[in-house]
Amino acid sequence: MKLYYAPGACSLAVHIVAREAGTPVDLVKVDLKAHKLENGADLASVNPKNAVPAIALDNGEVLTEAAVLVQWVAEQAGKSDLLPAAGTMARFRVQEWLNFVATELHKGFSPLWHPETEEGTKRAAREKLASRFAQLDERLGRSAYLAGEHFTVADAYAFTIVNWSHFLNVDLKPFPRLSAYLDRIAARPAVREALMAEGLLKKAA
Ligand SMILES: N[C@@H](CCC(=O)N[C@@H](CS)C(=O)NCC(=O)O)C(=O)O
Repeated sequence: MKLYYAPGACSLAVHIVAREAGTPVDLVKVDLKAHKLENGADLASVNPKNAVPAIALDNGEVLTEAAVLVQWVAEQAGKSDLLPAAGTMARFRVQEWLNFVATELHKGFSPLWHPETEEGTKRAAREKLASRFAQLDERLGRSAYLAGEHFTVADAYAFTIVNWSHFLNVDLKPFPRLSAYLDRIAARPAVREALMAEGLLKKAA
């Protein structure tokens, strides 16, 4: 199985889940500015949506969408700690958070990634994100992770996206529980391995 990724992009969520699940993946790096793979091939030739993440299965099928891929990887590995059994309320709670991350957070950051976005639009995006971060912070006052006391695929996705705050001037100071949650997740061995493999964290000397 190949995972098409760009360092620190939303594909990191899938990478983290693969490492948490102990699933081996061949990482294929993508230059998102050029939309090219390192061998010069067009990203669109793998994923017609021209985006990461994408997983190419051994049977040739390609699956996309971060919120789906994290579930696919956990399900294939039979990791019910990362993704509770289908049909249970616990599973729907994880999916509820995955959808929140995808629609309220992931796409909420989009205007901040584009240098040409006007300042007023960026300010509005930051305000909207702050209101969503307040909801996460409140939730994290009641449980250690989004769907309860255990780390799930929803946390891998939320960590990946909220962590962008550090690079895009989004203030996390008003949200101490959310900041502590990011630190807690960043310290997980599988997360550190994923960050190192993507060149985002240096190995300790
Ligand atoms: N709907 C997709 C969106 C994926 C997405 O936004 N990927 C970004 C990186 S985080 C990307 O590849 N952007 C390239 C581009 O838009 O040109 C998903 O949820 O997986």
